[in-house]
Amino acid sequence: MKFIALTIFPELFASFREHGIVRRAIEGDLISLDTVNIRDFASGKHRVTDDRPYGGGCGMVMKPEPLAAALRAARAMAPSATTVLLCPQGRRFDQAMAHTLKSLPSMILVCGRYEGIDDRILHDSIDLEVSIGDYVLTGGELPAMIVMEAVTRLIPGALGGELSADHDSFSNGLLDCGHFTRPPQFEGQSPPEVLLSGNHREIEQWRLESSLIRTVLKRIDLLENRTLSRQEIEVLKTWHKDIEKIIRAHTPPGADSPSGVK
Ligand code: 4GX
Repeated sequence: MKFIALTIFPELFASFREHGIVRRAIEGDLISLDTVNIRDFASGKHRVTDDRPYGGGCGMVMKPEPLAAALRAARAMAPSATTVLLCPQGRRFDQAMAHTLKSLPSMILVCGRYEGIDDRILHDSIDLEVSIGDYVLTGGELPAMIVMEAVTRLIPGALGGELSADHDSFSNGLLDCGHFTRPPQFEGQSPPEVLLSGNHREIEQWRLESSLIRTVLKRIDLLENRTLSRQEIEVLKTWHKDIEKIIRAHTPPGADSPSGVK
């Protein structure tokens, strides 16, 4: 995957490029990350990239000419690239979109500032608008890094342990299970015994239940839009029975049918 970020602040990508999985993926030639400085394509002594909006009002708009020239330069580096604009109006980024994007040969990530870019660039040059969430930032650089990081770690070989991405939250539509490491006693608490048992079948069962309970408690919306496996349904039914038993034990006779009707 070839990433090219268009930005007026290319320095923001320096430490991103130099650490962790992104760095390893660059060193291993799994991805490349280049920046194109939009200001290099602005004219005049001051190389201005923004201007006042037609129609008046507050805020500034990114001028179309420097952006168009920067895009041309980026396309020359990656002719078949998909051009992505990071903006609050875009389609919401999620793990499924990360999986779709990882198969692209190259992406040009347009990082806007100010109130946005001239709409004529949007119409002519942008393939996909992506938002990382419903909040307002001051530029598309952090969203671009978020998209690049989420996509990079899905590229085979990018993670240390080859299979780790399959266990992450969302990879199977559930939140990840709980994790524990040494020491065995920490501030009076021990990890669940089953994790120390060496019984791999029981450990897998515990992890499934841990994933499910976390999802039910913290993100039940994830379950509403997903089909459940037989095993998951079995776990939920067992909990359901246990909960019903508790409720029954705490319900006085007749309390649940006030009119006496069953
Ligand atoms: N998810 N921002 C982009 C400037 C802008 C606005 C419109 C192009 C068109 C954001 C988000 C986000 C703030 C980045 C405004 N550029 N981007 N910027 N949330 O809030 O992606």
